[in-house]
Amino acid sequence: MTHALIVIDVQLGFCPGGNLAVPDGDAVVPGINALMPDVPHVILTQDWHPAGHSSFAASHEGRAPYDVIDMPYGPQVLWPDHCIQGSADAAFHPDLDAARARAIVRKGMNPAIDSYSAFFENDRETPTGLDGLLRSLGVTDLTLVGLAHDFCVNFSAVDAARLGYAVTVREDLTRAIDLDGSREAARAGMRAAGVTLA
Ligand code: VGL
Ligand code: ZN
Repeated sequence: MTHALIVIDVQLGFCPGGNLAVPDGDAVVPGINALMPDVPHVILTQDWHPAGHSSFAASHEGRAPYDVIDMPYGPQVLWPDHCIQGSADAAFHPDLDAARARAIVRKGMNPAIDSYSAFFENDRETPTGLDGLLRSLGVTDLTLVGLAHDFCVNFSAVDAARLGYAVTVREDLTRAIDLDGSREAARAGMRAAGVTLA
């Protein structure tokens, strides 16, 4: 068994003061840093959108943030502009021990498709490359932490379980956006996929 810690989107944009702030999002940073020395491989993900990304409400006339629209790959929540490539909003939280990471996986770069999961874009089939990286490192067990619990952590955990990893989400080291009960829905979906919620 070889273990990796996947740190999802601990970026300023998802912390208080950011463009898509998750309540209390920055509270996860010290606990995540404390976990890093215990695992052989630390991977960070970074939401990394081009300006004008199709997941931004501002890219759709007459739409407001948190509206849901139909995209060719399914329903898509529209977000405020966030985590634009190279902006301060897209930077990792300055206290996150990013120097420990073996790799940084960027996602949401295709202007036409959002990407919540660390493994696949929201079409659920275009890979980010993370599965190949983990397999070549012999990784079998994953611990997932970070932001946001009900979107990127949730989609990453379900995909990881589907890919055959043993997956634990440390819920104390995540925080949720919680749109219309999305936190409880995410918990049920993760449990059904065989993810351990700890
Ligand atoms: C996320 C919404 C849009 C996340 C990213 O990291 O959970 N949520 N982009
Ligand atoms: Zn995003």
